[in-house]
Amino acid sequence: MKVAIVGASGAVGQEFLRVLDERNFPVDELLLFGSTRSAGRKYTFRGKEIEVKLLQHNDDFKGVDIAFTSAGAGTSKEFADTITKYGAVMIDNSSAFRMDNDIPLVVPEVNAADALNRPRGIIANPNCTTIQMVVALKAIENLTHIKRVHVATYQAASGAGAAAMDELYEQYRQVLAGEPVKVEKFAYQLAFNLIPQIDVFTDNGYTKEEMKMYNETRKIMHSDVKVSATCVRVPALRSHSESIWIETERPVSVEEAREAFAHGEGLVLMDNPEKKEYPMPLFLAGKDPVYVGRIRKDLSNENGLTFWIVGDQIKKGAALNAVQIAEYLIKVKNIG
Ligand code: 11C
Repeated sequence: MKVAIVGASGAVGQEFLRVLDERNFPVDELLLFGSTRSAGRKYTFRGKEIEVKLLQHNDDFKGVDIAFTSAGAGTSKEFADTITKYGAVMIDNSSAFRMDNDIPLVVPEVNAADALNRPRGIIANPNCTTIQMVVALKAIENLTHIKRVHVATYQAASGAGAAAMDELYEQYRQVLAGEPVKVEKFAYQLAFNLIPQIDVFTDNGYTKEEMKMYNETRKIMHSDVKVSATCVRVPALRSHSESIWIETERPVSVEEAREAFAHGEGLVLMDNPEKKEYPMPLFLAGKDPVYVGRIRKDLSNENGLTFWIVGDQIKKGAALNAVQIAEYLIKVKNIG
């Protein structure tokens, strides 16, 4: 495969390099692209140094089989035609095309086959909070229809990019050193704080991030499920956590849910309260699966169940999901 990564210097771009290598993805040639800021940088992939090329409107994507793009919605929109012109499949990590009717929005554990119908040659990778939530929801949806979801997210600094992760470190250092705290990537100081706003507010009082969870979940799951989210930035570094309440068509017992999560694709059950075993972002950074714990009945609703999930935002929430989509296309001989 001739593979391209657009946005190679970003947190997700760098994770693509690691994930492709880790999973023995069949790469014959790798091209890296970036903005003027990162063009010229060099990264090593499988022992070979590769220089980041400036992303331009030219024929650089001729012969490319798969392009993983993670350089923001503006760049994806501007360069989609250039990238797909010669038949490359563009797997786009941005929000640019997710809700377009002619663009599949895919989480392989849930709706892999949707990736086969891509009239524009583009497949969208969902928002990280949605990806990890639908992997868990699918296990329950297989038992009975989920009608309603309430979710509160605890999103790590990584969601705002590599510079935001650096800023969080720096803020802790500045606070402890008694220095003025620099705030650039977040609306407020994040160290020793929580910020109940991710992305901008929309007219209904929810933020864009919260509305992504509503809309993307319905599209991926082909479901009429209603999702009410509160998305919060927390001073964790790179794994997102979510507290989820679901209402199902028929009641699901804790035992049944445990069994479903234990066998659910892409999931690891970590639910042993007596031993204080439950998923935590500090310990799950860099891991592939979505971890589920704290499973219990919702005391306010007979058909309700509540649980807690943690997933690495840069991995399953971004690069890994995109690579899994590509792996699926190879497996079913749709490309390559
Ligand atoms: C965050 N979820 O944690 C966001 C980052 O639509 O791909 C990803 C935004 C997106 O800040």
